[in-house]
Amino acid sequence: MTVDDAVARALTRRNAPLSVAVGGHGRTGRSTLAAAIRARFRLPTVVADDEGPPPDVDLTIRVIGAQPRRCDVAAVASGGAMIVVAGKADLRGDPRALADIAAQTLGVPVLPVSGLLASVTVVPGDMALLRSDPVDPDVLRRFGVEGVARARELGVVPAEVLTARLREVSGIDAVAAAIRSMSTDIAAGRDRRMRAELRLAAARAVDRELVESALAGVAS
Ligand SMILES: Nc1nc2c(ncn2[C@@H]2O[C@H](COP(=O)(O)OP(=O)(O)O)[C@@H](O)[C@H]2O)c(=O)[nH]1
Ligand SMILES: [Mg+2]
Repeated sequence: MTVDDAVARALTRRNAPLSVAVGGHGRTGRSTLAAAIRARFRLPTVVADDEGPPPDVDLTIRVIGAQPRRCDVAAVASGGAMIVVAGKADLRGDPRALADIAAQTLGVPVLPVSGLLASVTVVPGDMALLRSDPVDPDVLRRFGVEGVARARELGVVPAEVLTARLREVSGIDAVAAAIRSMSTDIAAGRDRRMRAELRLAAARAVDRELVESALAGVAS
């Protein structure tokens, strides 16, 4: 790798969009939340589990179920930039209370979020389907019982208005706020890494000049 390549690579890593992994126990709703984060925040997002090495990302969002498990306690204790989310909030009677209890167990804030409501994109044809009785099973799967109820209480509105309302109800915007509050630290970490990489590249360049002049001396 040339010095130019090293510099280019350091700059690319420094300026890349924030990368996110959604981790947690299986079936907690990781894929659905990852889809919501991609769709709503336009951030590159991968799904991870506890098997295998931790993914090389800036930030992990840990999804827990109704109660934290031992693996969640271990994940939080393992350090690294992390936001903890109590998933499937639309299925809980009192998602805020459950999240608060989980926060006490884990010793970190826990945000109740419905990945389902955050990720759903309403199309105009949905408005009639949401009001039909009985609701089509496919519509029920996409919106959940809570989403259907919210749609009905809102009445006939443009599809974007319902999408926005479901996003608001989902709790996902608290995740955006948490990501923003961590992004200063993440940017500082990237700057530190870029400076270290550039110093390394410079050191290698000096070495190469020494090697080249030494070689030139031998050749003459
Ligand atoms: N009601 C509801 N269901 C969800 C939510 N998130 C995921 N699910 C459902 O839970 C199941 C597992 O979801 P998935 O995102 O694949 O979980 P993963 O195994 O952790 O990736 C699927 O049937 C999803 O539709 C949510 O926020 N609310
Ligand atoms: Mg999945």
